Amino acid sequence: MTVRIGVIGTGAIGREHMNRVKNRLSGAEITAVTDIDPKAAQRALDDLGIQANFYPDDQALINAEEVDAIFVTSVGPAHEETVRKAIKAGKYIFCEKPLSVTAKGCKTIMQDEMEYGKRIVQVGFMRQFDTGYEQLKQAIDSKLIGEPLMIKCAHRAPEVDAAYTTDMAITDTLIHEINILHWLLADNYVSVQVLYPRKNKHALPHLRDPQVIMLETESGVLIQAEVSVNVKYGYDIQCEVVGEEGIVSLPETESVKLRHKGKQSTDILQDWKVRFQDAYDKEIQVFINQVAKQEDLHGPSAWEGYVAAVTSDACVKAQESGQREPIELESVPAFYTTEKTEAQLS
Ligand code: NAI
Ligand code: ISE
Repeated sequence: MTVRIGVIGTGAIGREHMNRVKNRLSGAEITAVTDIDPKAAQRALDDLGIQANFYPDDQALINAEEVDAIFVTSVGPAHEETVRKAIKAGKYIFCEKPLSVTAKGCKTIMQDEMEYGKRIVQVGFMRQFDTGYEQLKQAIDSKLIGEPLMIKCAHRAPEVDAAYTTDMAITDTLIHEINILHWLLADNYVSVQVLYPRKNKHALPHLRDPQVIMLETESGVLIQAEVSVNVKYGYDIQCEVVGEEGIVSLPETESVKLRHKGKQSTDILQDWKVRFQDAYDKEIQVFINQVAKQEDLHGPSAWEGYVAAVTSDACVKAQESGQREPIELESVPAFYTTEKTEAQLS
């Protein structure tokens, strides 16, 4: 079966995913698009050389006969309503983060999915498909470094536009660390505090940057996560896990080593699209493969979307209060606890 995909939101990442389906992945085609800006949708189709039907809104696209699955790549606040409509229609959903901008919204989606009775929602937490993070997880799970004690990580970007606000350091940026560290440790967060170091002179007046987010987990692992979005030198993702008997770190990205004019150097990537290209490819290929088999999805679930939303709400509260804030999760429904096998994730 060739999976027929409808894309809702043809902006930056919508186009990226359309391009990978057309040019890098197998087993799927883009058959429908919609965007509140029809010209943007048409431009995306023209630029990518894709022939697909345009629909005036998400519901019309979801209902279309030539759509088996949808990509929700519109802006965050629009995700919840679209995902709920698609579950109702029984269409498979790949939804970019955030699943919903509220924890309540994520719970409603889980409720809808459980009532539907099949896992048909995958959230775009692509780092779970990144080779470096997979290696970190293997090292932690095999107890190679004993029990993890501390994590030091950083999410650094060269610059952001004027629309980026202080809370977006959490809801747009740190949300990836929130998900990936929860996945790595399989340990729930219990509290968070946010600290603000000296401000970077390149940050716009309305923005507090950098930020240091201190998370604590149930088993007592302490996490120090830095978000810096004006570092100028490049896009840089770091993660070091300190265990009882060793330390394991995210590998640096591949680059030739240059010896030139008395110096030795390697390149630093500039862009998230390039840094996680393989991970994006893999998350979407896994989605396509599972839709083709019409089976339950096993990629990042609506439950993980909920965990991220609850945690990010507490982080934003901690940004405002300056205090250590509790993080309280409900227990995970059995519907979301099925073990994933290697085969299901390939
Ligand atoms: P963007 O602003 O470039 O594109 C969003 C598109 O959605 C625009 O074309 C806009 O007109 C359209 N849109 C807005 N509301 C809509 C609605 N109700 N129905 C249909 N179309 C609508 O934004 P970008 O950067 O592509 O981000 C989209 C989503 O993807 C965000 O939730 C963002 O957080 C997420 N994202 C995830 C990344 C990842 O690494 N997983 C990377 C970049 C973005
Ligand atoms: C963007 O929205 C993403 O999700 C990228 O993965 C992230 O690294 C970037 O900083 C965000 O702006």
